[in-house]
Order: sequence, then C-alpha cells, then structure tokens
Amino acid sequence: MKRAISLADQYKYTAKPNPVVGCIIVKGETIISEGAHKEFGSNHAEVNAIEEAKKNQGITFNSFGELTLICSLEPCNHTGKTGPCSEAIISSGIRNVVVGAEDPNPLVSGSGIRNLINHGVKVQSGVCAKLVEEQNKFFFFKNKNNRPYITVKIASSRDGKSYLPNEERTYITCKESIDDVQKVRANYDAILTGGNTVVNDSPRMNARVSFPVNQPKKILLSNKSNFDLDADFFVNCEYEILNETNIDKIIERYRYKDITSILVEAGPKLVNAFLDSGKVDEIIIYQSPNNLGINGVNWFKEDNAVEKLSFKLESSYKIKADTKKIYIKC
Ligand code: AOF
Ligand code: ZN
Repeated sequence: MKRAISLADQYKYTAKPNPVVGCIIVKGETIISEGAHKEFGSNHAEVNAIEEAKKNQGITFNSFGELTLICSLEPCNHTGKTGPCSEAIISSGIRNVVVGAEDPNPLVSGSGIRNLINHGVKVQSGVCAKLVEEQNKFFFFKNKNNRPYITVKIASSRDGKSYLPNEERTYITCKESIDDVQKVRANYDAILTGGNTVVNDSPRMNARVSFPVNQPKKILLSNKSNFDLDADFFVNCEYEILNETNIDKIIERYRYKDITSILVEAGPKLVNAFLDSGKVDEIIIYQSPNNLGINGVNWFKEDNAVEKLSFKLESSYKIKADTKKIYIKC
C-alpha cells in the first residue's frame, strides 16, 4: 500500500482537483504492474495498472485470478470523465482487492467496494487510511465539509502593515519569499482576490514554478466589470469575476464545483471579511523584518488577531531575513 501511495504522490500537481491515487497489482510478493492517476480527466490508477498487467499476461502470470490489486483509494463506481474502476476490476477477473481509504466523494462513498463484494471479489479496506487522507487533505476536507479548504496568505511588515496607500505597489518581503509563494499557489485549485489588488498591484497570481501544474483558477471579487482584460491577471487562464460581497454565498458557490481549495490573496478589507466569516482554515504570513511605519495600513484591527481567532501556530521558519508562519484553525 505504501508503494501505491508513493506512486500517487508524483502527480499531486497534475491530478488536482482530483485526488492522487496509486495502484499496484501483485502476484504473491511480486509486483506485476503499477499505475497512477496522472492527470485530471485521464485514466484512473486502477485502469492504468490493469492495462499494464495485460502486457505481462502469459509472461509473469497466467490468469488475472492469481492477482491482487492494491489501490490507495476505493475504486470508483460512477461514470465521470472515465468509466467505473469497480467494473474494470470485475471484468479483468481479479478476485482480491486491498483498499487504502474509502472514497468520501458522495458519488462513490462505499459503493465501489460494495459492487466488488457483490461480484464475489474479496476486499480488505482501510489499510493506511490516515496516510491517504493526509495525502489528499483538500479532497477529503471538501467532501466532509461541503466546501473548499480556505487559506489566507498575507505579506506583513514587522509592524503588522500591509501597504503604504500613496505607493503604487508596496513590496514587503524578499524575492525568496515571493518564490516560495509560487509553490504555495501550485497546491491550490483557485486563487481569490479583490478588484483593488488587481488594479493597484497588477499581479499575475499564477504559480510560476518549474514543474507541470494545473494552474489555479482565478476568482476576482469586484463590482466593476471594466477591467483591462489584456492585463497579466487575465491572460492565459480560467477566471471568473463575481459581484458578490457575502462571503458565505461566495463559498457556497464552490460546493458542487471542482474546487477543493482556495487561496485568498487580497488586501486587508477582503482578508478580514474572510476571517470574520469563520470559514478560514489556515493563515500563511510572510513577515519581513522591516517596518512600514505609521502611514502603513494595518492588516488586522487588533494585536494578536490571529491567535484571538483561535488559530494555532503550526510552523515558523526563516526565509532569508523574512519569517514564514503557518497558522491552522484549532
Ligand atoms: C478511482 N481511481 O485513480 C481516481 C479516483 O471525473 P473522473 O471520472 O476522473 O472521477 C473523479 C472522481 O473519481 C474523484 O472525485 C474521486 O472520487 C475518484 N477518483 N477513483 O477509482 C482513481 N483518481
Ligand atoms: Zn476510478
């Protein structure tokens, strides 16, 4: 199972917003074939492993009845972008299946396993369930809570300020911190921001990383509709502009969409509106050692705002002279 879980891990940035899934097919102690869900919309792990095994039939094994399929997530039982894996397993002739964790997707949630059992396949489930859940944190969160996981990311001066109102764009953190933000963005299915940030900072808000990634979709909250669509923010990406201020309604929109996680990168007004909604799960603060001074605009209304909102510091480390702090909702 750990082998199947590691196979899956490689495709974390290209399978999203789907979960990563890995599968191996064994005969006794010998691995006959391996498969993973490599890209959103493409074959599921089990199908890739079965196809691979077929190439070895008559060489390393004779009949599929001799084999055991080990997959990190419960085989699906629905027709989505691909057919049901439970059916693919049944028709292959495999009679033994080991599952890492049940699929929390309401379209599956136990039905894949039931279908296998009803067709006489022996199933052992829940092997390494915790590891699989950790590996697919946003996917499990979304299905348990019926909303995406929400992270707020901010860059703060030492004195807790966000920007200087008279400057065109205030740079707070160092280049290395900005590089780190690219990797953070790569983890998320969507990036949400406000109209002022787009107009004042001309951000690109994409994940500029050196590996293949399904770029986060962009969600722009604004009552304006006259944006310059040639601006970097809108180029070569999927975006939507929402004229909506009610945070609960905004979040509710994504309940049935393929978005399991949202990174909020916005100014103090929008960031505080999200925090006030009580629906923020994580806060990432990049803090520079420099002060912006009394003219700077505060991130928060009061001192220790993050702790008062019941967030707990999970990790803190230096990026050059900056400090990156990650807080998780208790
Ligand atoms: C599996 N094996 O490798 C994966 C599964 O739109 P689709 O057809 O790709 O289906 C996506 C859903 O299927 C996803 O939300 C999750 O419930 C399950 N993912 N299932 O049997 C796989 N990636
Ligand atoms: Zn499947």
